[in-house]
Amino acid sequence: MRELIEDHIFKLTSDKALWSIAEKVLEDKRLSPEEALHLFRSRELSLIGILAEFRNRLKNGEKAYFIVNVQINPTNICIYRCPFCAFGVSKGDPTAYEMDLEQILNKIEKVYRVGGREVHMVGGVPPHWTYEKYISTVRRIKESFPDIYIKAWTAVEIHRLTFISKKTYREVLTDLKEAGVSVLPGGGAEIFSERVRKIIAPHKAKAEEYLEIHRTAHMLGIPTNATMLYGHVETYEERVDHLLKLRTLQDETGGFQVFIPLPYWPNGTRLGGKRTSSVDDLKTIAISRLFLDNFEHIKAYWVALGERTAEIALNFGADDLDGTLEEEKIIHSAGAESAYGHSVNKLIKLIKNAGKIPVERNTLYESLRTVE
Ligand code: V47
Ligand code: SF4
Repeated sequence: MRELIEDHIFKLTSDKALWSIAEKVLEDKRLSPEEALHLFRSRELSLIGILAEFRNRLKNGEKAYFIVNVQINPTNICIYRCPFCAFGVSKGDPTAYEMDLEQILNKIEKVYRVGGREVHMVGGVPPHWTYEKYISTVRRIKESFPDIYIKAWTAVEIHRLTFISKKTYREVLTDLKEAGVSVLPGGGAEIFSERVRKIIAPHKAKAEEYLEIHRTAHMLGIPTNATMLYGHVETYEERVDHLLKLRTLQDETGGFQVFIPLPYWPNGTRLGGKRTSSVDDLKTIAISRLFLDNFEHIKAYWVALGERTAEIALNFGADDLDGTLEEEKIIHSAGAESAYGHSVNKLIKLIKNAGKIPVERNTLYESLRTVE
């Protein structure tokens, strides 16, 4: 692959800045924010892709990961009502719902029976949910399924928990860890730029709060995931700034497991706008892989990208598809056309279509089995 890049990249483009980026990638050197910005502005999708795939293979070889999991969105009632979100509704809305504990446990049981050992729980932020409700939901899941990994509550929900309990981030996260949380999901990051947050998510946890919650989780030994919602009103500079903030925190703590770029879906949102192109999706995956040199994994979240782009993304630097999920409501509310959930065989097929070796993992990215 190195020879391929050395032989071809310099012949295929006259872009000298891209040559120098290629040399840095081949020498395993860190890219600067200016170089990441150059890549976002470049039209050389396939060359950026091969560089990202080179870096991915150094880290993950030919493997691509999937997990057998269930996503629980326990309520769509949300006090924040972010303009980019079609999922969150007010308490009195006719489409408002709240799952009770029995419904949650029944959903988990179904996946547990077929070997699923991850619960990804994220939802709206209702005005009436108490601190104890968040903690006891986690505790009851863990008591019912002791060997399950719980990936729950985003930084947005944790920020809300500190508000209602008057506790610190450290105290809330310690309570959640004790109740059974293994990992924090990456949701709620959106874009860290204050300018953009004022437009797309003016009321929920701010960028510094998101980062501080993740920093505190890392200090407490709770690994976390990170996301970026792109393709709405942000500039390329603001995408790079977002990636830089994550890379800087990762240098400090090493606690992030994976980065997940999330393309914006506009249907039914108050913000409106257009769906990103597949070219933008693949380029964003590839640049994330190139720039976030201290992240082990880049997730091509099939729900948000669509199955077809997700399988191609596994050749543009991504090494993980996420999981079977069973049911996902947040991005589907905004028009995502992917299935609501997938069988294990379907995920294996997507990975094999990409020419990669499917590896089932757990929530902590430990390999469970390789599918030949
Ligand atoms: O924070 C909401 C996004 C996120 C829209 O940690 C939208 O492994 C696109 O974070 N268009 C929740 N996206 C999902 C999430 C996630 C998903 C998979 C894996 C992991 C992980 C985390 O969904 C929200 C928000 O950024 N979202 N509305 C929309 N209209
Ligand atoms: Fe609520 Fe999250 Fe939707 Fe914002 S993105 S309205 S915080 S559910």
